[in-house]
Amino acid sequence: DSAAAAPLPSVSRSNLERRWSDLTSFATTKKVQSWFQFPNGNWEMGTIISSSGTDSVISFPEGKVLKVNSDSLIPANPDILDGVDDLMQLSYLNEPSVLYNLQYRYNQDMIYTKAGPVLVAVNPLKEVPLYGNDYIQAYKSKSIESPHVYAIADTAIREMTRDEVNQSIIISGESGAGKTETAKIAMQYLAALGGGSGIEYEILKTNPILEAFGNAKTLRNDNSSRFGKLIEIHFSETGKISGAKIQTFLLEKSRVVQCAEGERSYHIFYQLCAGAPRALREKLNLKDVGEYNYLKQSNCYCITGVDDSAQFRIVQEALSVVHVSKEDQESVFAMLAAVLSLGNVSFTIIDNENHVEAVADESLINVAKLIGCDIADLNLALSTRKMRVGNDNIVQKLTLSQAIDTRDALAKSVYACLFEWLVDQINKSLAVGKRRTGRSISILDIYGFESFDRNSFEQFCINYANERLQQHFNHHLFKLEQEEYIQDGIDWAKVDFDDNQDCLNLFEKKPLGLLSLLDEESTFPNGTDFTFADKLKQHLKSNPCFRGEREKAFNVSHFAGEVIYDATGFLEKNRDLLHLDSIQLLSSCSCHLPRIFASNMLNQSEKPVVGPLHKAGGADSQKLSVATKFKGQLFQLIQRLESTTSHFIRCIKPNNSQSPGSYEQGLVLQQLRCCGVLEVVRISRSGFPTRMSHQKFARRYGFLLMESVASQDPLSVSIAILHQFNILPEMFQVGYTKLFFRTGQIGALEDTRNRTLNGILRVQSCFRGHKA
Ligand code: AOV
Ligand code: MG
Repeated sequence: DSAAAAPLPSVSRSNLERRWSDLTSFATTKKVQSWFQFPNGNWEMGTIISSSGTDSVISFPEGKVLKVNSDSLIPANPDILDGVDDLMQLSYLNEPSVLYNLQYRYNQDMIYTKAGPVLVAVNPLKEVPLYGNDYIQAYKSKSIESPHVYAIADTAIREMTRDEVNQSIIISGESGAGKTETAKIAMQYLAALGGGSGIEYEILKTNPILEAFGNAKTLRNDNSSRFGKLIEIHFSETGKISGAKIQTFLLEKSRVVQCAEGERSYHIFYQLCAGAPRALREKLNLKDVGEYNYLKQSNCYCITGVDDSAQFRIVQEALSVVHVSKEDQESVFAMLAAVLSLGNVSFTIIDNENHVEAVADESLINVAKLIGCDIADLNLALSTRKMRVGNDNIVQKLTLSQAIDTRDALAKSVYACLFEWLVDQINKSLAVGKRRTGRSISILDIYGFESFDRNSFEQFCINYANERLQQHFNHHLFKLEQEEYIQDGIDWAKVDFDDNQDCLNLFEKKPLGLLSLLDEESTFPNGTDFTFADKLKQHLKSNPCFRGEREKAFNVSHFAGEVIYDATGFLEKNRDLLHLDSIQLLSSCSCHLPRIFASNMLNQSEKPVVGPLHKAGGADSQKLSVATKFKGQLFQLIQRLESTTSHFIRCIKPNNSQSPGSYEQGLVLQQLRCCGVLEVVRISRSGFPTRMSHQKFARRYGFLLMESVASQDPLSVSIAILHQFNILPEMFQVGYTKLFFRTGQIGALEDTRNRTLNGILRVQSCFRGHKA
């Protein structure tokens, strides 16, 4: 009977698992529940009434009865397993069963489920009553055990203290899946447990600031992160938070000057326009959002349920908490107003060669006033370019499109510099004191995998970053795991997993990978998006992850799905050049922020160069290409993560419409598949996720031994401990250097250790009481 396919093999089973398997064999003989996939793609559970030959008759809850091919049925778990909180407990770990289990929990607002070592979080898209102080205390005291971000954060704190190893919480998932919210929930828990110095309050206040300046409404997510973020929270010897450091990755700056229909630019622009008090409005000569070209183009000003004006006050308050002075805040707002006004600067044609100069209207005057420069200087910087030809300095007039590009490049740079400056200020405020222990928990929240109708350089970088992160996930949960077993001489049957190395090679290979070819084309003076796309097609056509498409388009097979990129704008965005004239303008300003921006930009351009080289005197600022710099940042990031114990949270988006209650099976399944959650569960079920060296184990639990051991070598002590605590032989393996445990085993030992230690402490304090 094909419906009664055997449950997944596992090496040996715990009592619990044995119970489940008894139940399933009971189910297979009595009443067989099975999954059947309807033509619309949805799975439904039915009861097999009879089977004969290759056919089975199956009845569904609403009374529907179908005769189907037995091979098309997939075994379902018995009711008693409905909604188990760890997928590892399922007897049948097939896709419909996993989908059903998550949905069963989701329908009851149990959005968190363990998948072995990974926490799966299905975005509720509404408020759920799972957070706040009561819950935090409950997880702290371990009076609640159901899966939760709090539980992950708690484990991170405990392991940091126990193992003296830095920890990381890595949150991944598609755009809109809930990463940023999850990161905040984790921070909330760490702040509550490690709080006391007040710095935790500052750390929490960085969220509204960075979201205002770095998040925007996209078609996928009303609050989409347009930058990546790693926040490293440091702890003192006593387990209190001593400071934090934020690193950000590649802000999408094109959004400042250009965004798609129905999307918005960065929240802060709308917040400023809606929330600035009268005096500030007048001082900055602020207008309504609808009067700014940069904001007008996408036809979208509001987000349902969001009060930009109230948000503005929250941001102001948060800025004060992280010690950005009122004067600096006003300078920040002035820079924002300047960026918006720049977008309104227009040009008039002054000769028959299409050369232009800026119109000296209110916008131009306002920009000059806000950044503190001469109107004439601003006009020159926007409409001309100084060049050196031979020994002569000449001034070249710009055409209309060149002038617009120059203007937009200036607006983008000012905004990106402002963002960096803010992060610097925050970091100064959160700086770790001198007495650092070096112990930290890092939380990683980057932009999720994106695939739109039109995908540009930004999606290219975002998806590349996700590809790197996915490899870290694979590496950590599959490769290292298996290699470690083999190295330590443990019995082990290999589990296959989807490796994404091919796709990473497509990006990173030298000289014929996407990034190298992009950089190469970016340095050619005559390179265009067309020649770039052509080169890709020419050199990469045999790569299985690559496919050339029409015109400038190309297709990449990512771990999370195929994406068609349009190469338009790739070279310019990768070069990201700001004319020296613009930098000089900023450095001559009377306001301090533009001057800081200019000096930061000049510092950056001293690095190795990518960009059209030495063009007629080379007045361009030359610097590392955007893609190369980003790649370097990602490598560093992964290296840092490799030195930590990683905890993974996989966020899942239940539907594409950002609406609560709807659970689209196909969409969820696709996310589960591509991120390898099911394989992780398989490995963990048959594997030994917890491990400790013999020395460490003996040191940590040795004092619990009732009888002394003849030989004091760590291995003998360890074995004695295992023996005394009746750890079943199938629950651990002894390797050459380490002990390997199945899930949950160390937890029980730890509890005993803690109870014993607490007992000792009580006895000691009792003694002290007597002496006094
Ligand atoms: P993302 O970070 O994964 O997308 P967010 O964390 O911004 O996604 O989540 C998107 C929206 O889902 C939020 O604005 C909330 O409305 C809702 N949401 C997510 N998690 C929860 C939760 N635990 N409780 C209630 N609502 C939630 V992106 O940054 O676009 O990749 O780039
Ligand atoms: Mg986000």
